[in-house]
Amino acid sequence: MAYVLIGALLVSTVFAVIQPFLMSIGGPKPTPPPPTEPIVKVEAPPFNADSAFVFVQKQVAFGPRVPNTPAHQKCSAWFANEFKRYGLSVISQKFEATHFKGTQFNAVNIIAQYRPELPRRILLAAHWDSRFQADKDDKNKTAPIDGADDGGSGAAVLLEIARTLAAHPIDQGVDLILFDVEDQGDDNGEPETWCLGSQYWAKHLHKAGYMPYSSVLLDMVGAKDARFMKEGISMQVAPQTVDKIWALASSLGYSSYFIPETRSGITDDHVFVAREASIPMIDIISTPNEGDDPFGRHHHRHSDNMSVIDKNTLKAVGQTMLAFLYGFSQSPKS
Ligand code: 1BN
Ligand code: ZN
Repeated sequence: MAYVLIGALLVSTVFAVIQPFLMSIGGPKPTPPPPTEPIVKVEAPPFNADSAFVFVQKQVAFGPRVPNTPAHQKCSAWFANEFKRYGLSVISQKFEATHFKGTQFNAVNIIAQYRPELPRRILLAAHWDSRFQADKDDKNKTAPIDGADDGGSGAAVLLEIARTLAAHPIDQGVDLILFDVEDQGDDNGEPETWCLGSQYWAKHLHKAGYMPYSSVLLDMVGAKDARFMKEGISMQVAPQTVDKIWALASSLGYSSYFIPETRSGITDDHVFVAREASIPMIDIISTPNEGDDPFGRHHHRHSDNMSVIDKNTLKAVGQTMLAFLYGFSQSPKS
């Protein structure tokens, strides 16, 4: 047996030594790779922050998007119509949700599918409702807020991505989901009082066995002072996705927004999507402050209106997300 091994070793060593020589005199050549079409990475188109800004304005103009109000109903119809206008297939997933104060909410998750026939899919999500009361404000605490940033900004970035996909097609399935009733929870209560739309969707997926290969939530992505830290639960469920997005943002010049520091976990839609549907979703959410009020001075206050929205922040997030999406896509060289 030992002789056989030594023999084999000798033969392979001699072959390795003489192979370059044999090749130079027209001997055996390495097998060429199978012929394929030349492949080039698709360049991400520019993200139009002016258009995203108008999408925030439009939502705020409906009035606070609190479930069971005309503003909520009109805004959901507008979203569905906009996604359809950009050629996406829309499912309006209606459901009833019980508010922690006892009201039954008529709610709707809006699921917009880009190229639904493709099996390889990326999921981008945001919530679209706005909070029923300004808990943290000094005045008018029981009046609903505009939610320009908290609700409006994430939905606007997704809508602008849909518009961009229509103008610059890719060979990649994309699902854009707007969750309802994220922001009507009890500040002093259980985490389960929040994120009722994502909880419903995660238990009633629009497609049986749905499993995107990457999944990102955007929340509070439009304010002037936005700072995106690596959120704790995202780092547990999909650290590679977090690292990839923060690296992309840095390569695009947005490292003043995307800070490569890990912070503690936040109750948000991604928690329930990961827990109930086993889909590892990450959360890009602005937490500019440390301590008890990490989400910034406007959070759950009436100052969360158009005056906090900054096109530069929308651009940083939107362009990073386009780089992420288009980076997965490849197209034959023309
Ligand atoms: C984020 C923005 N959230 C609400 N508005 C989620 C949240 C829920 C954050 C409970 C903290 C506590
Ligand atoms: Zn909120």
